[in-house]
Amino acid sequence: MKIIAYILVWLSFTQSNGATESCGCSKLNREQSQDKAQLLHRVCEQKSRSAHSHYRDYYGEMEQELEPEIEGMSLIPGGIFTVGTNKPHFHADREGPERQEKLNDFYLDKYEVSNDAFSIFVEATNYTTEAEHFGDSFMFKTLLGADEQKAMEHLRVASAPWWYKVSGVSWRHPNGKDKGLEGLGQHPVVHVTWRDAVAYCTWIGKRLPSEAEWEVACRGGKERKLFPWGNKLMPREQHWLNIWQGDFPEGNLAEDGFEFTCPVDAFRQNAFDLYNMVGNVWEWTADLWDTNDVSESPNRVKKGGSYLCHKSYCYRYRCAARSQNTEDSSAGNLGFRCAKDA
Ligand SMILES: [Ca+2]
Ligand SMILES: [Ca+2]
Repeated sequence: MKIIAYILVWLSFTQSNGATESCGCSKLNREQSQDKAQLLHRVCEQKSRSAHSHYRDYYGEMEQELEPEIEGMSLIPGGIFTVGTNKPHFHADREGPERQEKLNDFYLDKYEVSNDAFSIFVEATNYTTEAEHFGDSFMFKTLLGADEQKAMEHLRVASAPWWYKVSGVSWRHPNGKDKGLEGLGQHPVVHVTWRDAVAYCTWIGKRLPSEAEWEVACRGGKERKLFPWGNKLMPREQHWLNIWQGDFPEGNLAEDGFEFTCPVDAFRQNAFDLYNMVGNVWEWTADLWDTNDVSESPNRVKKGGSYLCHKSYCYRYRCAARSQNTEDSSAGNLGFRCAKDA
């Protein structure tokens, strides 16, 4: 078993001014990774193009602008956009300052990649995820019984003790080694590493979005908005995303209807017809956290927050918010969606 050393000190998750707040999501990193060349070779071996071509529909022949539509994807118009924020909540995350990004038109999946979609990939390629290779992944405490938590105390993440590194947990067994995917087919695939995400997107003829693409898509054609739909968390007193209500890490009230993940089509969030951009599961992007990082398993940027986020300790379900994990890390609240050049 890989030995994990967690060097970051947990400072506080109670109400504070931000820079040191954390839900621990960025600490779920494997200290050691398998040989990258070996993995890339395996990915290459398993890679093949999707058997099905994307369905393209062209709006009526009389339309002046005929916009191709790829099933399950939204066309995001390019341009010059403001990303980041001059009002960062987490300075240490480098949310700011604002900057201008020029983007070409691109497509983005409307939904996080589901277990059903990932299953098709695995069946077609016989792909083995990294969590399956390592034999474990990070699971949230309330998915474990009291006895299990006690027995596995030594497997907690020191700086975020609500995360347990549990044997047998993988995308096939997201909620424990003895539990499968029953009822979770349309829920996002989790316990997938950045490399697993790249393998899936490549296989299906897509790619991971850049952070700027993800953030521009998140804002749905608006600028400087906190959330995909605007600045108010709950317009019309409705829940617009799957996050945590109640006290963390105990007492999730699940007022939005979901204690853990929700179906990938549960919350439509903006005019681009994108779902669960913020909340539900974190989403890998293509970008390095530090562009100078040449380590074997560098940190990659992830966006959107997850069902475990609450404003009091992890106010990261904003378009400008960001966090990171090493490429070979996986957890029960981390998934992805794919992009494609237009
Ligand atoms: Ca929830
Ligand atoms: Ca999400």
